[in-house]
Amino acid sequence: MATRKKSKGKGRAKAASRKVVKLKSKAIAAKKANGNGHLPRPSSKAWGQAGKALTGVRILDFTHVQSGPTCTQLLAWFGADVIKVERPGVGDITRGQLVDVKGADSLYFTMLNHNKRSITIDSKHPQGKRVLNELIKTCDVLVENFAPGALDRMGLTWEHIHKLNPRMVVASVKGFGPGPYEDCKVYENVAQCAGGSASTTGFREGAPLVTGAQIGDSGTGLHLALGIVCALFQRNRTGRGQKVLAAMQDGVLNLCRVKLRDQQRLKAGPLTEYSQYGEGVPFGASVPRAGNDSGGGQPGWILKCKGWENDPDAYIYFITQAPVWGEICDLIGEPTWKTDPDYVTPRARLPKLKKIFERIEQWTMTKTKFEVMEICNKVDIPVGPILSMKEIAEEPSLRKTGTVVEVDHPTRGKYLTVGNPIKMSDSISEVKRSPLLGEHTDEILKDVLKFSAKDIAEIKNSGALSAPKKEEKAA
Ligand code: CAO
Repeated sequence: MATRKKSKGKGRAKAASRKVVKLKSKAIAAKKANGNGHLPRPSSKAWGQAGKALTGVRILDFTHVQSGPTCTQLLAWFGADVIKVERPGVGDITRGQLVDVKGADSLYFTMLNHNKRSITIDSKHPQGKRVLNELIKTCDVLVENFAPGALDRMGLTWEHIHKLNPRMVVASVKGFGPGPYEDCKVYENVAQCAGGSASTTGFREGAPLVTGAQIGDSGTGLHLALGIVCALFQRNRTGRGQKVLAAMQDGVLNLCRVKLRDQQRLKAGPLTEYSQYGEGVPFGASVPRAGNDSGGGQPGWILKCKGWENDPDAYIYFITQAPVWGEICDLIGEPTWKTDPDYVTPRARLPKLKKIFERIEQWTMTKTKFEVMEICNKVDIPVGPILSMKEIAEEPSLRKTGTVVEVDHPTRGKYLTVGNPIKMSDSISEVKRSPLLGEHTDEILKDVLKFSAKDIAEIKNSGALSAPKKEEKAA
């Protein structure tokens, strides 16, 4: 008996090892066919018909104002199901800020919250917590940009979330990273100042300047979106979520990288590409404001064009790129500068940049910015017309690419917005209007969280999803 058992065991072992060899060679064959054994076969569906990049990802969106909503709007455009949690009765504070149409959500809100669903929950109410816990269990990512400590005060600590759903990525925008300012509340311009942008923007003789581009808010939202996508990618390997932090100061500094480069170059002598060098103005201990100097090695400046007396945007950015110096001289009627030793090399031109740009401006002032654009681009001279927001809104090519989109909204009517600036050939973004406050509360409770009708009635009757009545508020 014992011998027979042994030989039976041997036979089974042999069969098992044959199976392993077969499976291994199958895996190798698949790897060869796909280039990577983990990937499915390339889809044969038409481009744009194979779902979206983030189809299947569900986001618990606790964001408000601008930085966080920018991030979750991008994720929604890439196909994530974004469920925006808002305070009952009030919602995201921007719904009521800078209102232009009475009774309608502001453009501030609508332009930052496309393609999302809205549910109202009082996160401090016991029944509200119950709903939030269910959302945590069913979502892949929680995104928030509350003031430091606010999420913890709601009871939604990392430990609590991670215990409920170890796969969840918890992503936050804060004003500052750990350090002396970590508890501070921060808005756009605070971040621009603390991140090095303001001290390096503006004119030497003037005060620091903030920029119109929302590098603190929207810039940090973009950084956070990248962090989230990377965390989801890593989760495919590890099976677990992680915390993702994008501090606004860090985001702005990342965008001001070239200025920290210049700070270190100061040790080696004056920054010759700054026009103050040509003007003989000494450099101080830190990077100065550079006016309209170009940030790279090719000098540039903003010059007046025809009509500048009445049109505040009749200007062009003109770059005197070295390889096209000859073409520039010909255009402006200074052919001798092509061979004159005082002008012929970029180095020789540095002390005379002011004079050179004044001469080029005499020429640009005889043309509209669009004429300068056309003439210069024909001979490869890089120039940029100063486009007003009116011109951008009316530009047909931006409408065609979906970068500027007209959207219809039930309470405000048609308005323009900026669509997804990132274009992908197999994940096509459609811009859908922002949700009304609490518009999707019922469908989320029922279809996403699968609460029974009885539970939904209990939660609703508790007041956790609605604004307190006036008398209650007063009390
Ligand atoms: N139910 C109940 N309470 C809610 C809630 C909900 N659904 N949503 C928010 N709240 C509560 C918070 O819990 C918090 O309460 P406590 O302070 O009592 O804990 C309160 O609302 C206010 O939140 P907040 O402090 O984040 O909001 P604020 O308007 O005072 O500050 C801001 C706004 C932007 C300065 C701050 O959130 C912040 O510094 N965020 C991080 C940096 C950031 O993203 N800045 C960019 C803003 S865009 O320019």
